[in-house]
Amino acid sequence: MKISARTAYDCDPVLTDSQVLDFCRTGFIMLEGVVSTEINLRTVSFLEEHPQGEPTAIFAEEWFVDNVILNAQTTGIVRSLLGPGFGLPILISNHRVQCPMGAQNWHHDGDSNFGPEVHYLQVFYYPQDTPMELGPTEVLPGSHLSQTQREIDDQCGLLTAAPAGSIFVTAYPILHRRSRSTASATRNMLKYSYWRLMHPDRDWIAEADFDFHGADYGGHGSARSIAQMFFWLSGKEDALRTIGGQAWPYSGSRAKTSVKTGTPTYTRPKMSPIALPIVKQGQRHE
Ligand SMILES: O=C(O)CCC(=O)C(=O)O
Repeated sequence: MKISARTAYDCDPVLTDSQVLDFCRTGFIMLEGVVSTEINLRTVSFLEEHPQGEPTAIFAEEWFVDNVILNAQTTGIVRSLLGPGFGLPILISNHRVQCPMGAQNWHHDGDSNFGPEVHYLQVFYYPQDTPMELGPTEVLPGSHLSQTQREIDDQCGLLTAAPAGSIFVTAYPILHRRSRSTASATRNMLKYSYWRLMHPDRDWIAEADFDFHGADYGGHGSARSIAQMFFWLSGKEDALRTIGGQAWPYSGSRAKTSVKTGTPTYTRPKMSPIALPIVKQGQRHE
């Protein structure tokens, strides 16, 4: 297949509830070495002949679209997170640099929207081995959840050093940067986005025993955003109620007690009981 215009694509989802929740938590999924050596080598030679920052002519190459853009493991993840008939990329960037080189500043890409809605996925492909010496992309897991301040500049993220043929899928607003490289070589990294075209629904692989109340959404500072994203992706954003503090979905509200506080509900109570702070059985909360 070639991509010459906006194109929708469909396939089966591969992620389960827990894996989708994990993506909400980290904003990141790594697939190591999923593209064949033959395609990686062809991609690198194409990029030698087309060294520009946006080698979009590669979308006219069937071998590339079929094996990289439509890589089955990648599209299964994309389908899980963006729903059926998602849009294929229309632009591709090559973050090609001559190493050695210093690290970039942390940034999220232009027009990032922070919040629970996942309308795009930003995907990175390494056509060549990208060890530490070649300055792999560094990502800051969890940084896609809310607007981040510049003082993160000192923070260490996760270095995506990986073999040729690796692809990683990220939430578009995740903070990332090219890390410092020490080797002497040309380094290529292709980046492109898939788009949502349908309203979200929980139409990935549902786990029979998945418990929306009992799931671990994390601690203070992130649990609410993670739960909001998971509920939005599940098409259940109207069912989510929280008053913050020590209420659901904060991890501490999952203390060993049979009092179910902070339970999401699929009906709309007038005064929701779902966000009450946790109380010990038999005690009143003042
Ligand atoms: O080259 C990299 O590793 C990341 C660069 C990038 O994604 C960017 O500049 O937006």
